[in-house]
Amino acid sequence: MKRVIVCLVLVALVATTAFAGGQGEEGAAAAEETFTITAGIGLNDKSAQYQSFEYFKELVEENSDGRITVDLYHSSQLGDDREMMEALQLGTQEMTCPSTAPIAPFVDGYKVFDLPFIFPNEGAADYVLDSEIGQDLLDDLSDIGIKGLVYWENGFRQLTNDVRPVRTPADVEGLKVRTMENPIHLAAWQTMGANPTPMAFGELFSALQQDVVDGQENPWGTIYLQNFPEVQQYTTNTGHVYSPFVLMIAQEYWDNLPANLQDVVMDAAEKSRDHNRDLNRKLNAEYLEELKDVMEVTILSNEEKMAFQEATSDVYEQYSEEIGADLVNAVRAKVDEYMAQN
Ligand code: TK8
Repeated sequence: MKRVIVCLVLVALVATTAFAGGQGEEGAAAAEETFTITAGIGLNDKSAQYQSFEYFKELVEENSDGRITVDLYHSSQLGDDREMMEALQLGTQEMTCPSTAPIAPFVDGYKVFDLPFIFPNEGAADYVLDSEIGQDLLDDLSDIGIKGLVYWENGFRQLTNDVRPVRTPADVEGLKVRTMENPIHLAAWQTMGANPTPMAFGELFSALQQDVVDGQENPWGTIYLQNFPEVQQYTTNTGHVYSPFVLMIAQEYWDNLPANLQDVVMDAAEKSRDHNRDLNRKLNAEYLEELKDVMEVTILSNEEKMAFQEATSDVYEQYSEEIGADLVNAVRAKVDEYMAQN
C-alpha cells in the first residue's frame, strides 16, 4: 500500500512540474509575443499629422521594449479616409487618423463638428473634444468595430479657388468647390450659392489641376504642403469649420493586445495628441505667412467673417434634428463655458 501511495505522489509531482513548466513556457511565450501596427494617413510626410505619427511610433516602440512595431504610410498610399476606416473594420489595417467629416456617415454624432462656426477657436475645440462629450463620441466608434483613442488636429478650414478673390458669401456664387464626403459640408456651400462636389482627398490635387473643381477648403498647412498654390490663385481665411482628426485603432486588434501594451499605446496616443496640437498650430501660422508669397490671400475682418456665419446659419436648423438637438446644445453649452472662462 505504501508503495502505491509513493508512486501516486511521484506521478502527481511529475504532472505538476510538467504543467507548471508548460504554464511557464506558455506564459513566457505570451510575454514575448510581438505585434505590428500598420498605420496610414492621407496627408504627406511633411504634415504635422505625419510628424505626430512618427512621435507616436517612437513612444510605442520604445515603451513596448520593441514588442510593438509601427509601420507608417502617408499620402493616401493605403487609401483615402473612408477606405482606411473600412480596412480597420476588415482587419487589413490597424490604425488611421481621418478627419471627423468622413466619419459622420458611419456615426451620426460626428456631424456636430461639421456645423459651420460651432468652434470659435482652438481652445474651445480642445475643451469640448477632451470632455465627456468628445469621449462619448470616441466610444461610439466601437459600434462600427473601431476604437477611438484621442483627437488630433486638422484645423480651421480656409477656402481656396482659382476663379476670383472671395471676400463675401456672394463671391462664392457658382464656384465648383470640392468638399469632404459629408452632407453638412455640401449643404453649407450650397446655401451660399456654390456648386459643391464631394471627393476623396487623394483625388483633389488632380481635380484642381484639371479644373474638375474650381476650389477646395483645408487648413493652411495642408494648402501649402499639398502644393495647392500650384493650381490655386486665391485663398481667404473663412475658418468656416474646425476639423478634428480622430486617432483610431481596429477594435479587434486592440482587444487582442495585452493590457500592458494597451497602456503603452494609449499613453503614446495622449502624448502625441498634445505634441500634435502644438506643432499643428505652429506650422499653420508659419504656412499662412509662406502662402502670402505665392497666393493672393484675402484676410477677412470679424464682421466679414460674421457674414459667412450668417449665410450658413440655416444649416444648423437643417441638421440639428438629424444630429440630435441634445448633442448640439451640449457642445454649444460647453463652448460657452470655455469662452466664459477665457
Ligand atoms: C486627409 C484628409 C484631409 C481633409 C480633407 O486624410 O479630406 O480635405 O481635410 O486632411 O483627412
